[in-house]
Amino acid sequence: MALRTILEFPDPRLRTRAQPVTRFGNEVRRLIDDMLETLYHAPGIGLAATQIDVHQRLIVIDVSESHNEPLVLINPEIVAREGSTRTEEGCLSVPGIFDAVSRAARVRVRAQERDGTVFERDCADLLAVCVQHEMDHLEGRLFVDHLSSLKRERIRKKLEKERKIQSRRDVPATRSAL
Ligand code: GNR
Ligand code: NI
Repeated sequence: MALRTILEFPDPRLRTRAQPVTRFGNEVRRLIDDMLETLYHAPGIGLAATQIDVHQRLIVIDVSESHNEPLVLINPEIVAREGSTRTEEGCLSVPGIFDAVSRAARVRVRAQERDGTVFERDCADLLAVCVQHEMDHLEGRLFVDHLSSLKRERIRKKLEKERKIQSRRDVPATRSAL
């Protein structure tokens, strides 16, 4: 197993639309294991392959408190949605930013398991929000796209500034002229 690097907004690779998974062999299993390790290490409640620069329709989620109920969704589709809810969301690709987003309150998702078996599952509460958040990633969408363009620009500037400070820390003082 291996930890993968999580891409951060505004990285243009996060805008890639993922392609369907067609082969259910060792390669996709290894990818799932790496994604779960990366998810638990972060820690987060969900991770889409897009976030680790793999543009395949694959999501891992675990909203359990004990982090022992992994849910793997391959080629997921929402087949029914109901109600609406507004939840404070965050994203591993938009670190330190939280804001409210409106989503369907309940969704029925059809997906494949790691062996390719098709299943359906009814999701509510945080799980429903997370499924929709992760499926957005597979379309190249981020939760900040649900906010105003003013807020999104502020967030982009804040993260770019933080990253500049971080990279200055990574080089010797003489080179960064500090
Ligand atoms: O860890 C995460 N928490 C979270 C909280 C509210 C709504 C959505 C999420 S998903 C996020 C992990 C992540 O970025 N997944 O793509
Ligand atoms: Ni996210």
